[in-house]
Amino acid sequence: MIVSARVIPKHGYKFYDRKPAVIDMRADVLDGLASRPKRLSPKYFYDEAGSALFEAITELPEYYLTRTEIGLLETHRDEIASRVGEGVCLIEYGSGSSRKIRLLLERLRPQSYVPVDISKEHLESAARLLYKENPWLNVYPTSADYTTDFRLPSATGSAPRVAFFPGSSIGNFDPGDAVDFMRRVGRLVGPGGRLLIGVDRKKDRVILEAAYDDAAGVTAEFNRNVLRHLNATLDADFDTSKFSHVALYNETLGCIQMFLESTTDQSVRIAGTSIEFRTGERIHTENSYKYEPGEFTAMAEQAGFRRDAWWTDGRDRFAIFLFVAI
Ligand code: AVJ
Repeated sequence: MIVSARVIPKHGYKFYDRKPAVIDMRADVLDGLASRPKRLSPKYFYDEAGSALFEAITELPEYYLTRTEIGLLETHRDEIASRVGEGVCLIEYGSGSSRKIRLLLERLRPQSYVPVDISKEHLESAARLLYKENPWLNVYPTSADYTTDFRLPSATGSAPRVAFFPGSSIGNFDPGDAVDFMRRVGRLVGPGGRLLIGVDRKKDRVILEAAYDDAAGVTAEFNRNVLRHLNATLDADFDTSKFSHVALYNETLGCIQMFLESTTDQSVRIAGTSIEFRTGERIHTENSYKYEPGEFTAMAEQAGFRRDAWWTDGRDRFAIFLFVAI
């Protein structure tokens, strides 16, 4: 009797460069600063200093998100594993240092792990380290822009696919874009494929605003760092001491909004262009949407998923959902 028709190739470690389109940062930044209100994309937070500052944020007493999500993954990993099953292809969107996936690997025993990130160097070193620690696992780092369609490594074969999108990073998308993104994930994992996703919940504004405006001022430095990034990359001359950090919960939209507010009338040169600021004028730097479980489930259903299970913490702060693509 022929027992298995499933092809499971074995490559150990292999890097896949899906050549993410290089964005024209100069045009994008000038366009954002020419808009009213002025805006900058949160993706510019993450230069080397910005990534280190974000790591520091995750350790702050006020920033409950990371530690709450890690607690949920630890508490429920057996149930997650039994629902997902062994031998899957696990795809992590925006993998960073692959810290959270380490909590699941031993229980999940996936066939392959595909960390997807736009940056090549950091992705490569983080994935190599993870492979060294888990030599039984096929590790296929894939450099791609996950907000566009990209091809999975062919070496993943026909293993069932599970997408992992932790950290409430989905909150950076506007709700409509979040649905579009999940529809794209659904196409990638295919019918019966899964999405395991972490989402920050709506809650008291005092807790939310403290999480994005901590007493030690780390988030303020993280926010201001975007200006340092522009100074270094686009030959700009922002004086970061003349912008203050503002983080407000917009209850109507259900999102934390971060701004950099000019403390004086000033003119800034950037990539050969002058940009004027009035006292009190703000640059909008980030939206971080918060969702109640019913609300987020409805969005996932709109994107073609059904909810298999979900978990939350004792203080109803954060949720992890397991969806199945229809
Ligand atoms: C990485 C988008 C999930 O919105 O909480 C943390 C980024 N900004 N503090 C978030 C962030 C300010 C973070 N995400």
